[in-house]
Amino acid sequence: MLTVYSDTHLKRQARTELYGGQLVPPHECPERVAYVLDRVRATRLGEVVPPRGYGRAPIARVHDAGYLNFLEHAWDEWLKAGYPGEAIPTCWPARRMAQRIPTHIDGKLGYYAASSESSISAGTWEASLGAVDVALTAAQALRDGATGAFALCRPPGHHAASDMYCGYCFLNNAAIAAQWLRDQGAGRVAILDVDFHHGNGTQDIFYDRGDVFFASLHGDPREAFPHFLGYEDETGIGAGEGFNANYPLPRGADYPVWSEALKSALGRIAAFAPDVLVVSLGVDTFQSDPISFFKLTSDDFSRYGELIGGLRVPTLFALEGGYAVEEIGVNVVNVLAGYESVAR
Ligand code: SP5
Ligand code: ZN
Repeated sequence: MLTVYSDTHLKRQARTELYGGQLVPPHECPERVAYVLDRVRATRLGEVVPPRGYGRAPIARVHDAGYLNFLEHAWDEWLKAGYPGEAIPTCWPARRMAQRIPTHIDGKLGYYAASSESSISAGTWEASLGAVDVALTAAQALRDGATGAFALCRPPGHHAASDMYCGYCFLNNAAIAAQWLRDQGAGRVAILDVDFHHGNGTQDIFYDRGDVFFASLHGDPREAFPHFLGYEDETGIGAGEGFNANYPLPRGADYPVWSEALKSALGRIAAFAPDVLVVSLGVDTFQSDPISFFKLTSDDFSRYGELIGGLRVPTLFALEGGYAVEEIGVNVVNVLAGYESVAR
């Protein structure tokens, strides 16, 4: 399988994550992709190629113009405000408050953030743009006839909505790739989100649409981030009614429990008969992930890669989460190799 990779991700190098009441080194760190790239090479998964540049137009198909302008300039505005640390929101337009866009960076951060752990720092915007190019180059490979392609991107994307950053995510790589595939002529696109966390951004972007089916398996939002989306009764709205499927799962879910939900999701996707599948591939479902509570083993990742391959739909895998850093390479490549063992 082709892997698309660029060093541009190194520009996303925040020093802080607000976690457990402390500022700690971010779980979403550059070493994550270094481990994945090493494993791609060690296992000879396939060619590793750099991304092409796609510019801002495909991003603007998914994200709000004011949001993009905010992200591009947030770090400069934060520096101009004279703050010593990294940019973290401290107030929000919560219930019964005005949904207006303030002029001060403190207000803009609150308006455009759905969570506060993801510090904005120098290079966050540039790295986010680079991750989109990685995803679009992998999408192009599918258009060119590949049965599978891997976008080794960071920062991740699935928590980012049209006009909100959230959960280490700024631009929604998978959603932008899905929309681009639609714009290039794919009639129906399915997105399968296997990250431990609900893909709230992706769900929100496609919630009222019947041309993009979204399914997510994740920790029950009553217990797990992002807490405020990902419930089973969220099934889509308007033309999108029936095209959104959530599988919230309990603490301690192991492969028998998790794979039963996966098989159900794959059945829904098969019935939708997509022209192409985008997998939001987070491996924070791993048993020793430091911030999650599922119990998948490294071998389980191979098994479920095979199940996805059984769909026989050309598939783009876009990296999302996974914070057991030393095992992330094995777990990601197990999914990809499992897929290829069936789908090639
Ligand atoms: C892409 C992705 O995986 N983003 C995840 C962002 C999670 N951020 C907030 C995590 C709060 C976790 N609390 C866990 C307590 C563990 N003891
Ligand atoms: Zn996650």
